[in-house]
Amino acid sequence: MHIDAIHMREINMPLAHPFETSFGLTTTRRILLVEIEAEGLTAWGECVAGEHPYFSDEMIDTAWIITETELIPRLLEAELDGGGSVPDALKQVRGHRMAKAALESAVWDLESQMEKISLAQLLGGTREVIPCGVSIGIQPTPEKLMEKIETELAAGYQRIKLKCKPGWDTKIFEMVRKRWPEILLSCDANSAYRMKDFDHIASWDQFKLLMAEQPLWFDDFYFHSMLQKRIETAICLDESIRNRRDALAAIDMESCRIINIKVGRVGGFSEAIAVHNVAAERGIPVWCGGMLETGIGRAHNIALSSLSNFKLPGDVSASARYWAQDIIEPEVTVSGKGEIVVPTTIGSGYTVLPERIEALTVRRQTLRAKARVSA
Ligand code: OSB
Ligand code: MG
Repeated sequence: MHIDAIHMREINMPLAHPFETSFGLTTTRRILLVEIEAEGLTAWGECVAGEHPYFSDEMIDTAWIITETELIPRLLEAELDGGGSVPDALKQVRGHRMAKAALESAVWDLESQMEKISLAQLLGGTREVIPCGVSIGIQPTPEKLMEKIETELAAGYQRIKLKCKPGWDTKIFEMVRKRWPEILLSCDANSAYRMKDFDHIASWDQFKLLMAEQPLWFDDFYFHSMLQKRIETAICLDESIRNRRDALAAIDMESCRIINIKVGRVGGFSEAIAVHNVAAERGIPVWCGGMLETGIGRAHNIALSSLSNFKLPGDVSASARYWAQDIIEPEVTVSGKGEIVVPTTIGSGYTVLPERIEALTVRRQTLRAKARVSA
């Protein structure tokens, strides 16, 4: 495939509800989108890097400069034969996985359009529907949290994940378990705890959580392995799994019993599939995480979640939980059983709305391929 041009944009989109984690509060998203023009087709990708380098060391402004000055020039020169060939084209650049993933996602999307199959099929997906959970941020009051949980359960979501941090943990879990003793419940600390907290974390075993996500340092396996030996609750790693080798190391060290896969965090669909496969070979279930994506990234998460080892409900939920109006059509919706139907139509199965994106754009850049001499 020959790429003619790649357009970069930054869009600004206010969240329908502020989202608070142990690392900070997000009210408006600044999002880098890429749009690839090739073979008479158009394909979009979304970069999940945040407004600040608080989740990982990437942020939108680093992703922007790396995409513009390092990644796109390489893609425009490369001989690509699909999404699977993107990592090799970008391999000279170390790190910057979220920036790379946005471009790779767009190339896979393009490839599925060229092949006239669904993106889910191209990725090797087999599920017709995916099970959905929600991630609920830290709330101003416990009462507000209880209301939110009630709403999400009534909507049909299969699993509730509570963001937690010291001071918003044990008491909250107790309240929630008292009211809902049987629901699938998990927590996500985003690295808010340390070794002095091991006994405190062990006390959560009484709440029968499905998992505790990334309790310790964002870049750690070793101390998570020590913690996992001391608690019954399964640890799930998010931040510290950057690639297939990390997944292998974490599984072998018993640092976790569950893995959260985010396409951006691992650098693209190729690596996401590799993590999925190595976890499947070792009997470790995975689920698809979320990064407050617009419909573009969300549609790509749905396609990935159709792979067979995505056995647990993910954080991929309805557009309306995040946005007054999404930038795709139809918006992502979740059934009363807490499932999203995986599209079987060509490409991602969702239509991107360019006019809506235009109205949200605050920065743009276009890079074009040099004129090619036809053979
Ligand atoms: O750790 O999973 C996380 C959002 C931003 C950054 C990190 C995380 C999250 C979420 C929200 O939990 C998931 C979503 O609903 O998109
Ligand atoms: Mg997480």
